[in-house]
Parts: sequence; structure tokens; C-alpha cells
Amino acid sequence: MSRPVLYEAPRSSAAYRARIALNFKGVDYESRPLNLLEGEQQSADYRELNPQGLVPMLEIDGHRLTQSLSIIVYLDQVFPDPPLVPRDPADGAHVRAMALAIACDIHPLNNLRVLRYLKNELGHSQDEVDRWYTHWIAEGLAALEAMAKAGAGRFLFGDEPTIADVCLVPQLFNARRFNCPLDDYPTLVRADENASRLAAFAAAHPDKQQVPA
Ligand SMILES: N[C@@H](CCC(=O)N[C@@H](CS)C(=O)NCC(=O)O)C(=O)O
Repeated sequence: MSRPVLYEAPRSSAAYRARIALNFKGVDYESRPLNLLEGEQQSADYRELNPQGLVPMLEIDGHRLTQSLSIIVYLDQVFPDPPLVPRDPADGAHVRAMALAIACDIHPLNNLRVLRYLKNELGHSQDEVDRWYTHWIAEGLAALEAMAKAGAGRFLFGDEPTIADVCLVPQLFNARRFNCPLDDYPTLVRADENASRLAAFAAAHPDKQQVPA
């Protein structure tokens, strides 16, 4: 297998998820950073590869994969150990539900293009955009805290990291960037602290990437 190539951006939380999963599975990859603020993801060349014009995209083993959760599940199937989704169907469904709650219900509302549209096209002030951001973070994290509570151990589910933690750590990184209070989510903060200490997660941190965040 030739070296996989990850099209990404240091601060993109979706790309951050993909980096964690690649590291966790011990996959050596080449990073191809795109400058999202300058719109490189919208270029015709990149859109030809990924019509959505979003990062991450992973070229691996002759495949071109998009959507971070799809990338993570692919990696988990091709490199099953250590697992990111518990083999037990109900446990697997639970951790996928937490990952989806972040990736589908929190993150898309606070994405760069959504925040830009609110400000530039709809004319909202920065203060209103910030309120939008913190509102959806608070609602989403409160639900996630409740979902996690019963089954959490050192991580969001039990004592081994899963796909849910892979999504949690980048989301809390973003929340802190926007000064969202996290005091009401002790289960999430504990899992984030424990996961962030693991080498695979630490090496994926935006500040550790070749291109500064
Ligand atoms: N659901 C997608 C989301 C991808 C996504 O929204 N990526 C953002 C960065 S976190 C992006 O490329 N934004 C560029 C833009 O908004 O123009 C995934 O999980 O991969």
C-alpha cells in the first residue's frame, strides 16, 4: 500500500478526527493541508476530487474517501485492532450514536461556511454569530453529557477510547476556542482529558501539525 494522503486543515475538527483515527491505527500518512480561510477547498481542482469541497479527504489503497466518520469506520474495518467501535452490537450502536450526535447534530451548525453565511450573507453581527455558536454547543453538549453518563468510564464509553472520543476531543477543542463554558459537562471533560493524553490524540492536536493552526 502506498502512503495514504490526507487532505486536511489543522483546525478543522472533522480533519482532526481523521488524524486521531489514523494515528490510533498506526497508519503513516502524508498530510496535504488546505487553507480553508483562503478557500482552497473550493478550488476547481479540489472539487474535482471531492465535490463537497470539504476536508478531510483520504486517499488510501486506491480509494478516495470523504466524510470523517466514513473514513474512521473504513480504518476500523481495515485495521481492526485496536477497535474504535465495540464489537457488541448494542455497545457499538451507543458509541456511534454519540459520535453522530457530535458530527451530525453539533458540528454542522457551527461550521466555517455556516458562520460565514450568517455574517456575510445574512448580515448578523459577530456577537450574534457567537451567540449562535454557543447556543448550539451548549444544547448539543448537554445532550451528549446525558447520553454518556451511564456508560462512561475513563472515556465516553467504558475504559477504552472509541469513535465517540475521536469526535469529542476536536469538538471540545473548538468549544474552548470560542470560550464556551464546559463546567456543566464533567463526564465529557473527563473523557476529553484522558483521551487527549493518549499519543494518538496528542499528535493529532492542531498545534502539532506541520502547518501552524
Ligand atoms: N461531515 C463532514 C464535515 C466536513 C466539514 O465540514 N469540514 C469543514 C472543516 S471542519 C470544511 O471543510 N469547511 C470548509 C468550508 O466550510 O468551506 C465530515 O465529517 O467530514
